Amino acid sequence: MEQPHQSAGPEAGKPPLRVGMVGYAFMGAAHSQGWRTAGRVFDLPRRPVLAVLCGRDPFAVRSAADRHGWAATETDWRALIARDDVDLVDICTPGDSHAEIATAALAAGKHVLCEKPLANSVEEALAMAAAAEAAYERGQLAMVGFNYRRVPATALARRMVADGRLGALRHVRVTYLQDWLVDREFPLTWRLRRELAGSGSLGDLGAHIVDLAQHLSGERLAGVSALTETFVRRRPLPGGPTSGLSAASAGGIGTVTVDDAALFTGRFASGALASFEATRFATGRKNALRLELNGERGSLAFDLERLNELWYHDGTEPGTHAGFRRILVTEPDHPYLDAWWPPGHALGYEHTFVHQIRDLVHAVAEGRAPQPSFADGLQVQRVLAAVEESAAKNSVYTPIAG
Ligand code: SOE
Repeated sequence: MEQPHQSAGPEAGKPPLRVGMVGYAFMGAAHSQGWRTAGRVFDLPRRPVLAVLCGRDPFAVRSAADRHGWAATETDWRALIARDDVDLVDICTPGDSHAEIATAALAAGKHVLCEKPLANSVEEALAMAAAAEAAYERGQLAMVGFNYRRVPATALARRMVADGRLGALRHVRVTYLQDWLVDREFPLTWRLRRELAGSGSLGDLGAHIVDLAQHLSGERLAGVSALTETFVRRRPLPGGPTSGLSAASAGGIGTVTVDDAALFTGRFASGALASFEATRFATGRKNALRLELNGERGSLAFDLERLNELWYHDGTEPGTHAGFRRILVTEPDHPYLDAWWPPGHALGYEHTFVHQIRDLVHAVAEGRAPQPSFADGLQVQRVLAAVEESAAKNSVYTPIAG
């Protein structure tokens, strides 16, 4: 176990927050970056310690621990949560194990951070939200990792909507476009198997944009009408390790059991209309999460592939010189930016994970329920379930339960 620092660095003298993380692939690497960096950039009330990394293969997990800076390793998540030198469990596994690990970790007295989507079904999410609520009474916190809330530009958008800059919202238009499945020979990795991932583009990308749309508007969806499609139903079986989103194939063919794309419209309680598109078949689009909000007094637009920019149209200005203008979100008074670089020195994808840890560590130290909570994750899960139900009934408008 790592001992507390004796140095005079920014983290000196702060009580440790000892983290155990389960999983170390793409999201594990991203979360590690957050845990490693947050306390060196932000003045946090507690010092994150990358205590234990857990994965099934002892050699692979040791090598990942060395690469990402974790002190010790475990090969069984039950052993990880039984350790008394772990305060918080970070779950970066495929969705099929989220519920079991999270509820056990909460029962063992740990705080929990869980990657999105919270679970693979509403039933699992319900159990997790109930466990989180009971744990909160005991002083434990649980948060779900919708990291795109923590892009400075989306955080600024939230602030501007809450300040009334857009007035009454009329439209929320969100798309999340990737293209890593366009190749028919791309292997059948876990993200394409319902029993592991829960759903396809819907849970992976749709969960992000549902959360973001509701977070930015400050409203919840009342119901949806949806279409889903699986364009390529048979794919080669994978072989060897995956890296990021790519994988090698091993021979043999299997069946894709999730959606490749999901399109849906929705209605907010206020009457505002929303449209969503989540796909891994948008040829040429790599990670294009785009959104536009139109309100009575103005509009905002954002594109994750240009994430330091937020576009704002002030509809109260005279038409002669009104128009969308670019806000370069790198000023020290923009969200999260007081601790980073001088204006114009841009941030990227990985910083969203650093900001997520910053906010979580503050919440833990202050005993404040972190956002987004497991209850928020459950509500997103209900929307995903309604999308699947509507798509199965040829787009019949389906109210969101709960
Ligand atoms: C893959 O589609 C993926 O890595 C998602 O799983 C992440 O949540 C998203 O942030 C980027 O794309």
